[in-house]
Amino acid sequence: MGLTLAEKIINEHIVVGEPVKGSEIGIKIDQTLTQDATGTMAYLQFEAMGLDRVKTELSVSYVDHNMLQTDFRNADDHAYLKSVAAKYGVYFSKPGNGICHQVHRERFGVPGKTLLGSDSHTPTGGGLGMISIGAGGLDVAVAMGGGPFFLTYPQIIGINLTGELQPFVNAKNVIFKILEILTVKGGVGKVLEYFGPGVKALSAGDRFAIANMGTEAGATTSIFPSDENTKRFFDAQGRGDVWVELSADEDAEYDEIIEIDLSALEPLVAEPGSPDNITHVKSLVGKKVVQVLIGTCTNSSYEDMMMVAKMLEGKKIHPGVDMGVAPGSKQVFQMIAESGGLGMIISSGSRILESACGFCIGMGQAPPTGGISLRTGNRNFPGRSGTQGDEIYLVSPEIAAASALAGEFVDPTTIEQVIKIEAPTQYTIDDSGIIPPIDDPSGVEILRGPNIKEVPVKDSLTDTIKSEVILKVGDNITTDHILPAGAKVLPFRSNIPAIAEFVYMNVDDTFAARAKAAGSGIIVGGTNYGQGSSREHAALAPMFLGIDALIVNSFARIHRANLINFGILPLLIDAADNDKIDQGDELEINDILSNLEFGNDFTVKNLTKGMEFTVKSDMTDLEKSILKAGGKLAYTRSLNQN
Ligand code: MIC
Ligand code: SF4
Repeated sequence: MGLTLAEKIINEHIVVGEPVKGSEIGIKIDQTLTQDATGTMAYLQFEAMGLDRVKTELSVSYVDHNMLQTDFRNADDHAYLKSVAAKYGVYFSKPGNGICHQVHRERFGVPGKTLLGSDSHTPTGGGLGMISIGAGGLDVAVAMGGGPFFLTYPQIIGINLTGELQPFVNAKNVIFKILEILTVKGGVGKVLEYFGPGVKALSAGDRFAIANMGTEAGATTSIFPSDENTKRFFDAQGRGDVWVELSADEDAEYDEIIEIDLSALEPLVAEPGSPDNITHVKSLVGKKVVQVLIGTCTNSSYEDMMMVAKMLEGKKIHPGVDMGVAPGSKQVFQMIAESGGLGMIISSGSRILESACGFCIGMGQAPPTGGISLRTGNRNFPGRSGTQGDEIYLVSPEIAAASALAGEFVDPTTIEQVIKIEAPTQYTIDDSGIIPPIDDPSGVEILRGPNIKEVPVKDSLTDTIKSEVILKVGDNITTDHILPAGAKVLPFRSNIPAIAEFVYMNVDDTFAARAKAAGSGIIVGGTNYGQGSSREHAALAPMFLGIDALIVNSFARIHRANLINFGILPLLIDAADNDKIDQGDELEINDILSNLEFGNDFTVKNLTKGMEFTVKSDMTDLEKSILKAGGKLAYTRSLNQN
C-alpha cells in the first residue's frame, strides 16, 4: 500500500515509536518558529535546559503580536527575545518585518522538512509541502534543544480537489467549505492532505490560506504536494535551490476522503462567534457594514493585497465604513508600494496598518457596539476583537473590498469587472528585517526587563484531589475564553503571576479571586475544550491559580498537551455524567497515582451531591511520567538529576 505525503514526511522523521495510526510517536523537528507572545516563555524554558545553542537546522524568533509598546513591557520582551536569539543561534525577525507565518514561508520554509511553532497557525507551512505543527512554547523549547516532538500518529483525511476556482472566489472558500463539513472539532487528531487534479489550479498563495485555516477545524496540520507551482514560488523568492518535488504515492490510502469541486464553490462567509458558522454571502447581501479589515496570516499576501488594490482603484470606500489594510510582511508592503497598489488603497480612503497581527488579536481596531465588522482573518471567537458582543464576519479579501465600497455585504461574483492577479515571478528580497545568528555569542548579555518573571513549576502530582468545581463551562471553549489576548493582557505574557489575574475574565470575572481563595480547584467543560490558540498561558496561569484538574467531554490537541506540560490532570467524562455536575460541587478523586500508572478509570465522588461517576485519563506512558513529576519542566529536571 502506498503512502500519503504526510505519512512519508512523518515516517522519515520518526525517532521514537512506530508508524502505527493512533500510537504515540516522537518526530525530529528540523525547524522551529516562535512569536513574541508565546516566545518569551519558550526561551525562558529553553534557557532552563542549560544548552549553549539550539540544535535545530533553523530556529526563528518573530515579533509580530505584541506590537503596541504602550509602556516598557512589550519593548523589554522584544529586547529579551533579540538578545536570547543572539545568544543561542536563533534568527530574529524584527517588529515590522511581518507576521511569522507570512515571513516564514517567504524566507525559510522548505518542502519535506518538519516545523514546530509556538503558534497554532504554524500549519500554514503545509502550503509548501512541510509538516508544520503548532504547539505550546515548552514543546518548542524542547525541540530547539534537539528533543523529539511527541504526537499521536494522525489519521489522514484526503481532500480530493477537482475543477478550478471561479473569478472572485478566493481559495479561502475551500477551507470555509471544509469547516462547514468538519466543524471546529472534526479535524482533531487528523491531518488534512490535499490531492487531485484541482491542486495544480491553486497557486502557492492559495494553498497557504487553505493550510492556515485547517487549524480552525482542529487539525494537527494540513499539507499540499510540492509541485511546479511550489517551485515557481521558491524561484520567485530566490530560493529555488531548496525546492524538491513531493507528492503522495499513486496508491496512497487515506483514512477518509472529502471531495471538493472548486468550480462549484461560491463565496462563503463565517458568521459571528465561530469560524465554522458558515453561510453563503448571498444570504447577507445588503446588510450594513461599518468596519472592514484586511490582513492577518490568512489573507495578507501580495496577491491578496493587489486584488484589493485593483478592486478599490479609482473608487472611494463608503462613508459609513472604517477600513484598514495590514500587509502581511515587509516584503508584501514594499511590493505593493513598488507596484502602485498601496497608492490605490490609500486613495480609496482606507487606513494603512502595520505588518503585524494587530486587529486579529484585539490589538486595536475594536469594532463599535452593534457594528458589523468584516475581517479577512481566521478567528471570530466572541470578544476576541476587543468588543464584547462583537459581530465579526470572516470573509475573503474580495468580499471585504467589494463590501467596503458599498457599505453593505456584496457578493463579489456579481461585480462586472475582471481582475486576475498573477503570482509574481520575482519577489522583492530584502532581509534587512532579519538578524541572523552570530558565530561567537560569548559576549552577548541577555536583557531581562522587570516584567519578565520566572516560569512557575508545579509540585509533583498528589494521590488525592479534593477540590471545588470553580467553574463549569460548555462546549468549544476557546483559549481566548480561558485567557484573552488584546492590548490589556498581552503585555503580561512573560509574567505569569500578573497574567493569571485575567483568567476567564470575560466569562466570570470572579474566577481568579475564587480560585486563589480556594487554593485548589477543578474546571468542568464540554467538548473540544481549549480550541484555538497554542498559548500555554491558558494552562500555566490556571495552574498558578491552583487548578489541579480539568474534567471535560473532549479536548483540543494543543491545549491538552499544554495542560499535561504544566501538571494539570486532563480527564474525560461522559456527557450524561457531566450534566449532573454543577459549579460549586465538591469533588474527590482518590488513588490518582496508581490509576494513572495502570491506565484505570478514575472514580470521582461528588461530595456535594452524594454520588459517584467515572472519568478516563487516556494518557500515554510519557504523559503519565510528565504529570506525575508535576509537568514537563520538573520531569526534564528529574531526568537530568538521575
Ligand atoms: C492566535 O491567533 O490566537 C494567536 C494569538 O496567534 C495564538 C498565539 C498566542 O496566543 O500568542 C495562536 O494562534 O496560537
Ligand atoms: Fe497573528 Fe492572527 Fe495569525 Fe494568530 S491568527 S498568528 S494573531 S495574524
